[in-house]
Formats: sequence, C-alpha cells, structure tokens
Amino acid sequence: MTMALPAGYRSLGPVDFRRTATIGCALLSVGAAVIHFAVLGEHWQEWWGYGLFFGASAWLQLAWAAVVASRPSRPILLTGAVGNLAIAALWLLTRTAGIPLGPASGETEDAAFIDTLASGFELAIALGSTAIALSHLERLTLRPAIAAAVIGISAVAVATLTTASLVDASGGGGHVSAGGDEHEASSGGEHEEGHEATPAAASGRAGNIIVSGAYARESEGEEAAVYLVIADFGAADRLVGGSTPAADDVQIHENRVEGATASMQPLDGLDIPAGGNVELKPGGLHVMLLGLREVLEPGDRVNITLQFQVAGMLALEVPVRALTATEGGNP
Ligand SMILES: [Cu+2]
Repeated sequence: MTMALPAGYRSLGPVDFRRTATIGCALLSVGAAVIHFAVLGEHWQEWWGYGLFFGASAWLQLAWAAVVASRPSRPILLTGAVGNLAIAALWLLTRTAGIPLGPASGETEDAAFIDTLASGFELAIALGSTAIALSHLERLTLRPAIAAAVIGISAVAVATLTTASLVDASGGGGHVSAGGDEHEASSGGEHEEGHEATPAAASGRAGNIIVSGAYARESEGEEAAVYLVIADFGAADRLVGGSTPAADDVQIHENRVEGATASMQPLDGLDIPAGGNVELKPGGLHVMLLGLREVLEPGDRVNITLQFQVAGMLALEVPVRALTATEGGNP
C-alpha cells in the first residue's frame, strides 16, 4: 500500500465504507434511469401518462444518483429507498394484477429482461440505501484500492447489464410489438414448416419510424393483405410504397364501404403524423401484395421492405397467418 504507489494514491486515506456502498446505489440508480429513458418514447406513444411516468422516474433516479453520491445523508438515502421501492412495487403490480391507469388499464404485461432488470436495480437500491441509512458503520473503512475496485466492478456490471437489456429489447421487439408478441427474428428467410395459428408478429425500425405487429394474411388468389402499426417518434413522415421478392407489386390500400359494397382504393401514400400512430388493420388500411409469385400459407414468412419518405427503407420479415386468425372477412 505504501511502497510503490504514486504520490496521489498515497495521499488518499482510508475510504468510508458507507460512502462506497452509497456510490454503488447511485450507479444502480443511473442504470435504472437509463432503462427508463430508453423506453420513454414507446410508452409515450401509448399514452402521455405512461410517458410522463417513465420520464419523471428516469430524471428523479438520475438526480438522486448525483445528490446521494455527493451528500449521502440519511433523509436522502431513505427518500431514494422509498421512491425506488414504490416504482418496483408498481412494476410488480403491472405484471400481476394489471396496469392501474390509462388506456391499457387492467392489462397485465409480460415481464421481459429489461423491465425485470430495472426493477432489480430499484429493489437493490431500496434495500441498500435503507441498510446504509440505518446502520452504524461510520467507523468501517476500506482501503482506497478496494473501494475503487468495488466501485469499478459495480460500474462495469451496471453498464453491461443495462446495455444488454437495451440490446435485448430492441432485437426482440419487446414493448414495441402491438400484441405483446415477442418477435425472435429467425435467421435466414426460409419458410418455417410448423403451421402455427398465430406466429409472432414482426417489428422493425428505420429512423424515427417503428413498425410493429406486422403480419400478412394467407394469399387469396394472387393477393395478400399485410397489417401493421406504424409509430412515428419524430417529424411527420409518409409511407410511399414498398417492395417484396414474393410479389410483382406492393400497394397501400384503403377499404371504403359505400352502402352495402366494400371496395379497396389504392393510395399514393399514407401520411404518418409527427409523433403519431397509424394502424393498418383488417377492414381499414392495409398494405397489399399484388401478383404473388408464390402461395403464402400460414407459418410462412415473407420479406417486405417498406419505403418511407423521411425514414427511408424499413425491412421486415413478416409471418403469414391464416385468414381465420383475423377478425372480419374483408382485407
Ligand atoms: Cu387491398
């Protein structure tokens, strides 16, 4: 300790154990805040109330981390413990009893890695902060090197786990997919033989556009309709068309009902309002594959590239579902 270290290190005295543990809690709080920032946009799309909750949680967790790291007083530690316990408890509620407020109220969400991790961080903060605040460890000290190692390992662990959860969420569709389906992108484009009734819908992102819940219906003649939800996180955009190796033409269609007859009208494009959501669903808007070169059967997957004016091309590998898997007979 005292021999080979440079002067700067030698001048460091023993480090307060509570201080070290507090910095660990602050790091966990930063991890939870980053996760909440990352999912803020998609929750805001669902309802501003959800967005506000995630935004407020993230900023408060970030602020608490900064405050507690510089001033680990008992009231500040206990405030963090109570706040994080409340957020973790709310998470448990939404995964068991159901979401208490907003358009999705009553629905239960599936627990994914990303939200389980954030809640794990919060629970650890709550327990850790309480223990630090109520314990009498003022006299306990660590060698500077050990304190630095503990903080360094905590920082790397939090950063690695948080990053992994973000990768997992973006790759798996996670919260984004409309039906709560987890989409595991299957490598290669070959057709799957298992004829599932409702294979997981596809999702993808380009620029500020996220497409989720995408699926095609099995072909009728040489045509098939594709449904999906388009969410825009930035400026206004426009879906102008698409292409697929499976068909000669890809058009945007709108169903119009006049009297007793329903007809499909091709559209030049489909405006996606800034920060808005457009749903292409049975009986309304859809993407139409025309002049199919192969029969699309339930369980197949079809590659479709959508063309947006601003966001550019967005490639999807869309599952094919049986006609009976969708409500309403009309495309
Ligand atoms: Cu159509």
